Amino acid sequence: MSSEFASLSLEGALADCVESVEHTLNQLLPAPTGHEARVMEAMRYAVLGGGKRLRPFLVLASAHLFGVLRHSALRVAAALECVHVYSLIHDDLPCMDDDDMRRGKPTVHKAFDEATAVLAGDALLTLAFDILADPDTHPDPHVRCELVAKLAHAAGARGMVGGQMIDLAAPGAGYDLAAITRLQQLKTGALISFGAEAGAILGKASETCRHALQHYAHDLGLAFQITDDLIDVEGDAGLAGKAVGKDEAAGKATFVSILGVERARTQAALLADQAVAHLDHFDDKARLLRQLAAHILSRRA
Ligand code: GRG
Repeated sequence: MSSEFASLSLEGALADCVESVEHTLNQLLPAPTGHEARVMEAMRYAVLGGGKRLRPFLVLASAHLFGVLRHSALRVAAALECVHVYSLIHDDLPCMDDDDMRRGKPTVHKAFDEATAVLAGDALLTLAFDILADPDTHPDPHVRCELVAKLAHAAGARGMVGGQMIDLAAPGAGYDLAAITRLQQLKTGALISFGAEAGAILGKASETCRHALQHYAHDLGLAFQITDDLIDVEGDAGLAGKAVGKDEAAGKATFVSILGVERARTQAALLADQAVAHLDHFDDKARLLRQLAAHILSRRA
């Protein structure tokens, strides 16, 4: 990774990530041509020009720990963002969360149509694996296979899709804290964990380093989700770029509905501290990952 990335403040590094990932995605997304152009337009509409790029940032920051080439890290970051955006497009569909706004603009099925939104999501999911399997991502086929397998697992029925399935049954299901924690670990935690581990895979890091990053991501993911629940209760739709208050309206149990606002906030702070403690194994190269934990607690969008 570039030494400039290491010397940036967290805000600078996040902005650098937004810009570099946007550039990489713009190059990797197919150009809209031919009779199929509409699906490519929808993919570009959904992916480009928005989002915090938190998952890509985790890839860049974890890759920095092991001196991974920036080009490789950016391609993996872009692949992970493609999977994330696919999940947002499908989550927003009328058959799921039925949302009109995402990242401050109309959702894909509103701007295009439902069939195009389904296809754009499908194409982004498959594009992610196309990117990871390409030798341009990493010269070692074992590394590429591991990236493909790990992302497939994180996105699939024992990962994000499984979490979404559990979530769809949530209204009236009476989930307790343990059930909500598992739901969120699958639904949002699995991709966050992949992001944190991707740098270790690219850098062929030791098991000890991988475990430290897995534990960091576990606690960071839960702190992120609790903060998301707090934004849903207390947030501003304009700032969040999406509807808020939806969980309560749907009668869904969340960390906030179970713990209450104050305990949820305390729990998120404890988790963020715990996440940072898992990085003790690393030197100052982990500074941005440490700072990210605190940043996640203060987010408003
Ligand atoms: C449809 C298979 C499938 C899965 C959907 C990710 C997801 C699962 C649903 C998104 C719904 C949601 C609001 C979840 C809460 C946490 C979350 C993932 C928020 C969106 O991620 P951010 O805040 O969004 O990182 P940006 O736009 O910044 O990338």
